[in-house]
Amino acid sequence: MALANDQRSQLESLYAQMAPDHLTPLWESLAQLVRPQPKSPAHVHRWSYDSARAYLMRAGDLISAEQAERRVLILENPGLEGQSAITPSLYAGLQLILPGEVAPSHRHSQCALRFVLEGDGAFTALDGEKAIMRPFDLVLTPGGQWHDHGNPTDQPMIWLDGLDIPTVRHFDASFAEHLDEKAHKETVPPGDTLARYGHNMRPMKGSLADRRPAHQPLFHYPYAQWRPALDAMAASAQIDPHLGHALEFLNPADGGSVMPTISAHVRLIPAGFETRPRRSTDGTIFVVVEGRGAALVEGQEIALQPRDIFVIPSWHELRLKADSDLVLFGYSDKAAQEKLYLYKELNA
Ligand code: GTQ
Repeated sequence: MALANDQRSQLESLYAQMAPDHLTPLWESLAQLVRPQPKSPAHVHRWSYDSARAYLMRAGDLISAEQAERRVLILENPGLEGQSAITPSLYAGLQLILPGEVAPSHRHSQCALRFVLEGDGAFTALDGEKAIMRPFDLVLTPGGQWHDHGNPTDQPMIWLDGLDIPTVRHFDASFAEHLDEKAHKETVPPGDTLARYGHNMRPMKGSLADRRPAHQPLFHYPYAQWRPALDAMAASAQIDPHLGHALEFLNPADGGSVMPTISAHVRLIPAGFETRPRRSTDGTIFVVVEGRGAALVEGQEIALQPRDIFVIPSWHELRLKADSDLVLFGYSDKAAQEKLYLYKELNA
């Protein structure tokens, strides 16, 4: 703003006088507050699974899952230090459950997803129903539903936690409580919900068998289902130049996103393919499920290998290059942005 010296000094004196009364001048910050396009404080970043895992295993020697309540290393975006956030709206963490351990039952306003990275056979129990977790399964623990985790196997179990913690914090709407017992009593056998709601069918509405919350019945999306679906699509469909072959996980109740604040998808980029530049307002967290390649972000190249986790903040131009068939899992706040009519994307 071009101001005469005299005007500037009188304004500065006004600001100084009103500051104790908690008043500030909009015209000094308007351009930063109402931007012509997003300028994320978050950085592009990749966490190598092997090095994060080594720290997590050391934590495993020092504190039990029960002591910690959740033994998790937060993946904190270097541009959002101290905020326990991987994007301004979302959280990511790596959770470890060692053989025989239990992470006690609690429930909270926050929605969570779990994406299994290592181990086979631990469980997340939702309202007392176990989802047996296998590599690269997606398991949801939606807001308000009791959940505990346990590992009856003889191997460590590690998964990525994706939560809307920063979103709920933004709205000042967090409630949480603990169950009196460590684990919720088993209510139905494992797989019951998947059988009832996971095959493009559902129990007749209002019938005795229709026991899950109406807005959020399904909570387990096994790798054994999504991976063959992605392969079949790649074999038969024309590839999308900007996304590769991509499938979004759906909530069968309404055909929308898996949870109200979080969308999740998987994609396959065939060996040798490079996607066209694309940007979107939903900063996205990706996990490399298989394959090797690179993410090219605004001129920066990030090498990708299995189990690496990387984040692409809002409105950063992304291209993906596959050296071998590259399979990615991704989650973002697109679900919330669409409800607020904020979501935008731009394909080049
Ligand atoms: O497993 O319930 O990474 O409540 C952070 C908060 C995991 C969980 C996290 C949580 C959980």
